[in-house]
Amino acid sequence: MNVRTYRAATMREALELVRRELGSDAIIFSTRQTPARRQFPWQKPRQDAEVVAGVAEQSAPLRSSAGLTPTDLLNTTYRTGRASQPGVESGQEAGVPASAKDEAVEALIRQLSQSRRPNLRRDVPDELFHLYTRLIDADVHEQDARNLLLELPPELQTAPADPAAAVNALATIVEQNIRCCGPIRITPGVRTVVALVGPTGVGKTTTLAKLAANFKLRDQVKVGLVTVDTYRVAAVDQLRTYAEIIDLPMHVVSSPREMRHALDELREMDLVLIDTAGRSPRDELKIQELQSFLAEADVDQVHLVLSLVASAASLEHAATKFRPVGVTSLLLTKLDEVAGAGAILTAARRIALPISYLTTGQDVPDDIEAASTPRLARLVLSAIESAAASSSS
Ligand SMILES: Nc1nc2c(ncn2[C@@H]2O[C@H](COP(=O)(O)OP(=O)(O)O)[C@@H](O)[C@H]2O)c(=O)[nH]1
Ligand SMILES: [Mg+2]
Repeated sequence: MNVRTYRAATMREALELVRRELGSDAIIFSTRQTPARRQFPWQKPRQDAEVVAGVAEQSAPLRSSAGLTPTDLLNTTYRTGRASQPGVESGQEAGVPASAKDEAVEALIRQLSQSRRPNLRRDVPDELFHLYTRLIDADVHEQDARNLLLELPPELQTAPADPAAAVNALATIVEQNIRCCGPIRITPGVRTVVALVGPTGVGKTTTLAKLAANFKLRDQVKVGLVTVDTYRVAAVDQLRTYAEIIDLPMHVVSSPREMRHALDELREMDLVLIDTAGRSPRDELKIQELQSFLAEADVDQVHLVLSLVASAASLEHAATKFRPVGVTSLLLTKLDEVAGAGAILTAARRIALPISYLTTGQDVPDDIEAASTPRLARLVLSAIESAAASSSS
């Protein structure tokens, strides 16, 4: 087994290296994408992509396995190469012992790698490889890219696939994956109470200000604001500033009882927006605390605010964490900061909530739009298309 680590700026480039070097028999052991630091403030942070891949040698000589378990071997495999040079690394010799060439062990590795790790050939048909790399380039998570292609009708997964048909089928799947509930609907005279929850720094306060400004200034809705601040510190200044500019009543509450009182004061409003704050990830409100605040406010909607910049794993983690407070929709922020809108697809697939809004920059009140399936699907599909353009140029 020839095992090497391939590194490149993007996952697509790393996978292309693998394919060029190892062909379609390549077995992918692992893929890793790490956001590298940006060198200068005006640069987009580059992704560092790493693929550990190998291909079975046809005529490996028989030798004893020297008592290595397949897990040992896989561990060794994962350890190969951590150098900073882009491109192919000192692969097969770095860390994989000679005994790894034992045929029986090789078969085991192959078996294990197929059950635990995706096999490029088995998982992504050759005919769809270009589509796979485009999805990844558009910022769709590698796993989702693979799964999406496997959801294509079987006749499009085998040669000779009609590329246009595959793209069309993919567009349909993308649309099916992106569920939206659209904007907050206001019924004049009936108060709607909406809370934004989510990890610190995702853009809750900024988004709340955008919503408040648009509803008040554009739609002449009577809007009131509440901010939860259990620390009684200056963390509320940010929202207070917006409240003053937009000229909105704002209440700061630090206990569930005060929440009830604030909501009483705001009973004449058509829309009450509740911001939930922490000064840092360390002093985020406890989920139980948050629950009791929201219960006192008798909220109609709870939007889980998550940043598209976050990894798929941390999106899922946040969704699991906040689910107990009764989240009703997903609000995605910072589209302007991701390389490709494919990140929307990853979030939509992994979080079982309809999307309410999408934010696209720091400007209050402009950088927000109500989410709709056709619009979001178009964003994702054009990111995939432009990935195609850049890969063919
Ligand atoms: N690029 C970008 N930045 C945003 C967006 N929304 C919010 N931010 C920024 O993210 C940072 C944290 O926002 P804030 O509203 O304080 O987050 P909170 O802790 O969730 O309330 C601020 O610098 C915002 O300007 C967005 O859509 N795009
Ligand atoms: Mg905030």
